[in-house]
Amino acid sequence: MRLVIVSNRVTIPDRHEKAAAGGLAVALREALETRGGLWFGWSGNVVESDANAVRTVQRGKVTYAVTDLTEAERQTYYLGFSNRALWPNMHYRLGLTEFSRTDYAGYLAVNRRFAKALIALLEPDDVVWIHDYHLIPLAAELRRRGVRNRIGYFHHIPWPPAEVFGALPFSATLISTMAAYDLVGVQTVVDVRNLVSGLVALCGAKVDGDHVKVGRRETIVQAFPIGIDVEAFRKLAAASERAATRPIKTTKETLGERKLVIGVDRLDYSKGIVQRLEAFGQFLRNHPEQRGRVGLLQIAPPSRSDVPEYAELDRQSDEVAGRLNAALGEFDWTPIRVVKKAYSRNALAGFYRRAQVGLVTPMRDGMNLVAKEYVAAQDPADPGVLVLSRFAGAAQQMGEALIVNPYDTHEVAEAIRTALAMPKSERIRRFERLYATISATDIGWWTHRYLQALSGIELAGAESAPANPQRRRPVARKKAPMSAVPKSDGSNPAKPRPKPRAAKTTPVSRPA
Ligand code: GDG
Repeated sequence: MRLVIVSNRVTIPDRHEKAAAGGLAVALREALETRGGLWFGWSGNVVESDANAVRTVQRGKVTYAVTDLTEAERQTYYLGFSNRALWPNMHYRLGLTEFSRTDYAGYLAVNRRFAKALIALLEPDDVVWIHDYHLIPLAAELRRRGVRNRIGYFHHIPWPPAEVFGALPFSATLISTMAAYDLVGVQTVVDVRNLVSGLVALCGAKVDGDHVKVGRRETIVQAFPIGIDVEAFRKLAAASERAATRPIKTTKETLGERKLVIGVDRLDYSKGIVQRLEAFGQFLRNHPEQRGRVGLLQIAPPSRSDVPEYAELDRQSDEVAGRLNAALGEFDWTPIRVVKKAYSRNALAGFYRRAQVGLVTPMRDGMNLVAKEYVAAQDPADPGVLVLSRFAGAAQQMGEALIVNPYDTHEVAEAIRTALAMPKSERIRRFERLYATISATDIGWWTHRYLQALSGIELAGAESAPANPQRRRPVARKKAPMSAVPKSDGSNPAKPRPKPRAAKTTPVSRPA
């Protein structure tokens, strides 16, 4: 049984590249290397015309198969529908959602083209795992062409309530394509509830526990909260204590006795960067005795700069940081430093470890891996405090953080104060619980749990010949009549889940 991963972007590793510490790409690559497999998606290259060619590159047991996009496809499928319509809508930002029929047609066309290219590479026993919102209709396109393999989908970003998703033109058509998957994974039970109620409200789905039936197709919707490589990150951070790399050395020197509050995010409006800067300014106004004693370092590598809303955020964050620094700074102290570039993971781990407060305040986030990385990087003997938005998926697992509403500037400002003043015994107590949680649900646990659930689903007609055009469907063990009303958490404890397998248990270890 070969694993086939499909994602919008594929980065082919250099022949002798050492595995970077942690990261989703590394975890997926490991899953492929263990079983042998194929990774298919966009190369990241843009060509003038005729992007149909597929190039394959072999690296050990993994085949990378990539295709280019034309400039028109990049504009419509990627920048347009994926990043100006789906991304804001799924982050509950109707005011920022820019829908165009041309973009939507481009999105569907690229999904069709990917389906055709992928079929040429598929073998009958392959298990296909598709990632993220760029590729929602891909399984439906594969099924239309007779593909009967097991196909799963994981949605990395939030799924909004039906009233929000329903505002997107063609939302009913798009959401109904979810039923072409055998298993749909989302980050949290809130996302499960929203997706399932959307399927009910927009396409009359019938629900039985986590089984959801749309027309003749049935899928299973479950939460799989994603994790990080905790152990790798812990090691990187511990090593940074001894590292003499420039960013870490200079940070130590320039900070002196001053305390550090850190934010690390792609420059994206979902991350609440501007609101965070305002909250830090509010904190300094509320507590003038803290001026000169603490600084905010916001690392914000630019992303999607071709999208106008991101260019606006770039300008706005400069403006707010400049205004606050001018109003609150001193000749020998700059309260806020916003650095719009990417640092190495080593440097990031060092920054996290040096910071007394990790400020993770997205307005809405699927999970937010930075929250987990910040905890993994702490010194167990003298850990910092995580301030976490209740609207990050991570907040559902990380209740020992200081949980805040990022829309409430005053509340965030006071949480910064509380974090900086927190006694060591309480910091250690909170850290130990958070660390235990992220270790027990790390990236290895996540990959394993998803793939076990996907391969554990029984498929109707699984034993019939591949040429049989009848599609395979997950078998719903129908004990009770299907109800059109999902449970509040999208699940039904009375309903048996797909056959459970022995889960890999990641030992709940304490850092050394
Ligand atoms: C999507 C969902 C979900 C950031 N700056 C630098 C850098 N980073 C790394 C962080 C972290 C990653 O980027 C960001 O992950 P997040 O989870 O915070 O956010 P998204 O990129 O929006 O990811 C999100 C995730 O998918 C996984 O399912 O959690 O909700 O939106 O790892 O460390 N890395 C380096 N230099 C930087 O300057 N090397």
